[in-house]
Order: sequence, then structure tokens, then C-alpha cells
Amino acid sequence: MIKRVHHIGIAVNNLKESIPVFEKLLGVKAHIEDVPSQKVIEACFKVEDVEINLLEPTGPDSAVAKFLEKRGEGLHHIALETDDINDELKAMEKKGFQLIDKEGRKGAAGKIGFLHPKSAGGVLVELVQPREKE
Ligand code: CMX
Repeated sequence: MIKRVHHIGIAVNNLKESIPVFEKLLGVKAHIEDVPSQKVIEACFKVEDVEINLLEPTGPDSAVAKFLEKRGEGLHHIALETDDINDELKAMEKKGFQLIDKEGRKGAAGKIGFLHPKSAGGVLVELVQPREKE
């Protein structure tokens, strides 16, 4: 079962340039996280119980670098929280969504798995089982 929107990921070319824009927009300060498993550095803004995360790629082989090259800056993914990532992935597959990950893998926020944007209205969807629920 989906509990809530966990975070929204936005692809940016340059965190230094984008952080002040989002600080002005949201009225909160960012904290920075290096996420080597996803080849990004993130600036995370907490707005109530949802995070807005700016994603800057750390190398040309990052999924976010490919996205920026093809589509430019903007909404990259939405992340939905679940209590059990593997059950949720199975349920999503049964409902007809195309899985990028058959099983949850380690991510910044806990265990994560992706649904292909082609099967989800053109939006890349990340499922997250937060660390405290592993
Ligand atoms: N949102 C919407 N559409 C997207 C997309 C995104 N984020 N990324 C790619 N697409 C579209 C492409 O534009 C392309 O569309 P067209 O066929 O119309 O041109 C299609 O999906 C396939 O794209 P592709 O370039 O052939 O495939 P990629 O090799 O770029 O892979 C994807 C796309 C989604 C499978 C890959 O990026 C992936 O596995 N992503 C999951 C991991 C990830 O994105 N990690 C980033 C950081 C996450 C975090 O830290 O939270």
C-alpha cells in the first residue's frame, strides 16, 4: 500500500545555481547528501513531511546526466513510500506497471525500486521503504 509522497526529485545541472532559487521558493535551507549508489549529489529541502531533492549528476554515466542531456532540467521522479518494497513491486507489476527493479535495492532513504516512466504516465516513479521500516 502507498502511504504518502516521500520525495520529489528534480534534475539540475548545477546545485550551486539551483539551491538559492529553491531556498527562495520554499523558505527553508537545504542539506546536502552524496549518493554514490545513484551517482548524484542531492540538495534536500524538507517541506512538512515531503522532501524536494535537487539532483546533480556526479559523472556522465549517471541516469540523471543522461536525463539532463536529453530533456534538460526539471522534474525527474516522484517517490512514493511503502512499508514493504518487495511486496509493493510485485503488486505494481501485477497491476501492469513495468518494473526497472524486480527487488528493492539500497538507496539514500532506505530500500528503493523504480517503475518505468513509459508505464506510469511519463513519470519515473520510485518506491521507497524507509530505513526505519527495513
Ligand atoms: N522521467 C520521465 N521520462 C524519462 C525519464 C524520467 N526521469 N528518464 C528517461 N525517460 C524517458 C526518455 O526520455 C525516453 O523517452 P523516449 O523514448 O520518448 O525518448 C524513455 O524514457 C527511455 O529512455 P532512455 O533514454 O532510452 O533510457 P535510459 O537509459 O535513460 O533509462 C530509466 C531511463 C528511467 C530506465 C533510467 O534512467 C533508470 O533506470 N532510472 C532509475 C534510477 C535513477 O533514475 N536514479 C537517479 C537518482 C534517484 C535518487 O537519488 O533518488
